[in-house]
Amino acid sequence: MIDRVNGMTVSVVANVIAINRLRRIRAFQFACMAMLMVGWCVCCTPTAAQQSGPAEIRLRPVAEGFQKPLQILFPPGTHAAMYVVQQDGRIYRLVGQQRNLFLDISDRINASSGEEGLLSMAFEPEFRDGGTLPVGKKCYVNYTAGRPGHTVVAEIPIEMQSGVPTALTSAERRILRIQQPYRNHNGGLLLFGPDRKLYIGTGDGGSAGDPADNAQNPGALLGKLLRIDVTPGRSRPYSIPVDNPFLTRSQFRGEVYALGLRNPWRFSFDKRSGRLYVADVGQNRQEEINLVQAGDNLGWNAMEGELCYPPDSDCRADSFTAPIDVYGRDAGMSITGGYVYRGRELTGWFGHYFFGDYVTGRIWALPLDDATGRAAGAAISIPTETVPDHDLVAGKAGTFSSFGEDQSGELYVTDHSAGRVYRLVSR
Ligand SMILES: [Ca+2]
Ligand SMILES: [Ca+2]
Repeated sequence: MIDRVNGMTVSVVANVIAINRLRRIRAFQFACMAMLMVGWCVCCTPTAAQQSGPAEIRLRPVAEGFQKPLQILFPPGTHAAMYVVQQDGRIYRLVGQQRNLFLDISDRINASSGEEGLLSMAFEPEFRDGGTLPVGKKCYVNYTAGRPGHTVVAEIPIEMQSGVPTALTSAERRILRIQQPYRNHNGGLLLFGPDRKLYIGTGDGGSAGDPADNAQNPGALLGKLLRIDVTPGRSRPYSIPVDNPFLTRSQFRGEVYALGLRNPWRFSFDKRSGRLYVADVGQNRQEEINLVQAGDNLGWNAMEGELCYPPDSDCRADSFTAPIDVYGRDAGMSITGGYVYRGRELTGWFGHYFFGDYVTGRIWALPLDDATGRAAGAAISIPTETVPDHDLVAGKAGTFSSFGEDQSGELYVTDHSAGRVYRLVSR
């Protein structure tokens, strides 16, 4: 998301889109009024008839009033709590109508450009929200700080204050610091895998085209998916797992799990198969979804999606792991990776990989082959124009910055500019 596109920052693009949206809404309202006057109201007619097969999906608002939300978390436990991460450094905990400030590191982040700030949080796998909070539980945050900027991965203890879990931000322990040559492409997702290791997505450092070739440099932490153990090691504030794929390779940083990424904006583990899906934001031509295994080289900056980069180069495509799906500029400009759907509510969509585009506000579901985890057909467009109070004409519901998955496997999505959280529900 929030990517530099063809020399324009997305904030500019977003402004243009907002203006165009207003125009379209006014044009639409005018058209509706005209149609009502002649007694023909297509605006009131359902856009698609109920059919057999997969349930029609709509987005139901479940929480709003956030400032640039970009992650939603549902830790296990009896409280069914939802945590909403804001780019400005604050994280709110919601249980029913109750909303508490769980974490506030707005004092130490730098969020002065569109891709900086608090970019994600991860609870340690043993954390439970509800019942008696075990002593010594922690969360992990990824944020940008300082000028020139750098990425920080830090551990923060959780304690109970007035009966609710609260992050003790004064006791932050910094685990990893990565210098950022430019302000964009900071990746930023932290996620514990089924193996209890912490996966960290890093962007290529920024600018455009990866000018320092970080993504293909095995000795750089930029442009990678990293895998660490948060247990302090002898020489570092963390440990490198002994089964990391490049641990014995002399030119590689041992933290590297996969390389060749440009700006991995969201990845997830399928909760059923354990497979890892990584979305990577494209440069000029293609957005991509990758099924990633340890040691994969995902191609950037020799390739952009399925194409050589630059376009006229000889990129030796066979030496890289190809994405399982791509889309071009006709469909979007900045992919937001989501989840393989493992819930029950969306009949017919079980096993599809849901993802969206930050710029065009579209959502798709990619059918997957159960045996291989690869695409089993073309991505299916989900009609996001059903969102209330949004643009009903262009099919753009919002700026989708992240998907979330609750403990039942139901899916949610954040609208970055509207400050809302939606749940995907059957129509
Ligand atoms: Ca950067
Ligand atoms: Ca790639």
